[in-house]
Amino acid sequence: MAKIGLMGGTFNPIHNVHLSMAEEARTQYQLDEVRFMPSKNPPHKNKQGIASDSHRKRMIQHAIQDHPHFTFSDLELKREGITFTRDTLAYLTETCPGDQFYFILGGDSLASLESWKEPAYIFSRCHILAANRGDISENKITEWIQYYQEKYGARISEIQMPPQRISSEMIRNKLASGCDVSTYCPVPVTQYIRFHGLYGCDRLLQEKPESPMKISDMYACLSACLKPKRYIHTLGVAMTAANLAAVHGCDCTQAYTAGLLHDCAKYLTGKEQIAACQEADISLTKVEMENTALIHGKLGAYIAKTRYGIQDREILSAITWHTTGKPKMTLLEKIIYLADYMEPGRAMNCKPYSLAQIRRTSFKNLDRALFMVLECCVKYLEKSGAPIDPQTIDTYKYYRNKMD
Ligand code: DGI
Ligand code: FE
Ligand code: FE
Repeated sequence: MAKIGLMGGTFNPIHNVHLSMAEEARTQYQLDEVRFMPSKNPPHKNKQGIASDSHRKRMIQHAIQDHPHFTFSDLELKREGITFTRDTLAYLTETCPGDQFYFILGGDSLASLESWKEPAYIFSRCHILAANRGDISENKITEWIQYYQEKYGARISEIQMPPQRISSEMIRNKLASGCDVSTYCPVPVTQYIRFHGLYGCDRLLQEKPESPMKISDMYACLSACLKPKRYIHTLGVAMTAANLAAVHGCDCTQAYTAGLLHDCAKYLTGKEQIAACQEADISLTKVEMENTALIHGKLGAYIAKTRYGIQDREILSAITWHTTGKPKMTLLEKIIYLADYMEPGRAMNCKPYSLAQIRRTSFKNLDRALFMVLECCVKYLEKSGAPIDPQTIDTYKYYRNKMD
């Protein structure tokens, strides 16, 4: 006979107090397993603002991945209609008659337990473990427990916990105002939230967009997730790219869109970008692992495709190659590479060619402008001692040879 703890809830998102509640319950009541069971459609909660089932599932899986006694169950996610604990317990006790179930909940839920569907049935099928998270007085909890024991013969015990005031709602509010939540959630969960843009600009992001996002929504998403300086740079690149496109006979909207999105992965830190690539099955070279500044091109293309709904391969390729360039670039790839370097917000003192020279040349001769930029980049990287990506060197050599 196994003693199984059940952690129900929305987990929107899962956080450290959920995990410590589960762990305290497990050790204080010698549970063999604690099962995290997110609910699909909680009857008493507004569905708005709830991250999708698959996001909540993945966040839980990330959070419990290293804990040998924690498991995940999609029993409630799979059930159609409203989730009732009563139905879950009916299913579990019928299919696993040898096991004992301990339903873990926050002490505050004791107040409303009687309004759940068939409380008497629930009490007959499981022990209740109520955690006092410091938000309710000890007396109140004892009072409720006594009440349910007397009225229903309920088996209710308390989980002792240090008071911790963390709630999913508080975390969502912090995220919406751009605050860091890494002290409240396990690191992989924080990384997941940031990669997927949850609880912030996510209302505009669709899970698998079938059509490209409108430009006006792109502004909203990018300005919400990028730092102001980066966002302004992005606008500069988009405008410059559109101008270059007009002069060189490329599609202006295409160039503008690629410019807007070229740095869309830069809202993530280097470490987060590595984690995101693992999540997305994007392989990284050794040089990229060591120089995370090189990753955001390929990751950006992935995000542009999966979040912004960009299907245009030329745009995706221009985003992919904008940092290192490559030999034989397409017109659009050249335009984005150059626009990134020379947009009006850039003010570096580059050598041996000045920005003014590069800007002037780019409207006359793209290949020559590329050579000038690459010459400046390589000289700069050599001087700073940073390892130069072999791809950058290939690009440089190719466009230098073209000048002969
Ligand atoms: O993303 P941006 O800042 O707008 O510009 P970008 O995409 O060209 O990235 C510039 C960064 O990438 C900058 O920190 C230098 C770095 N970088 C570009 N090429 C190489 C490189 N870093 C190394 N180590 N090697 C390169 O070949
Ligand atoms: Fe970039
Ligand atoms: Fe850029």
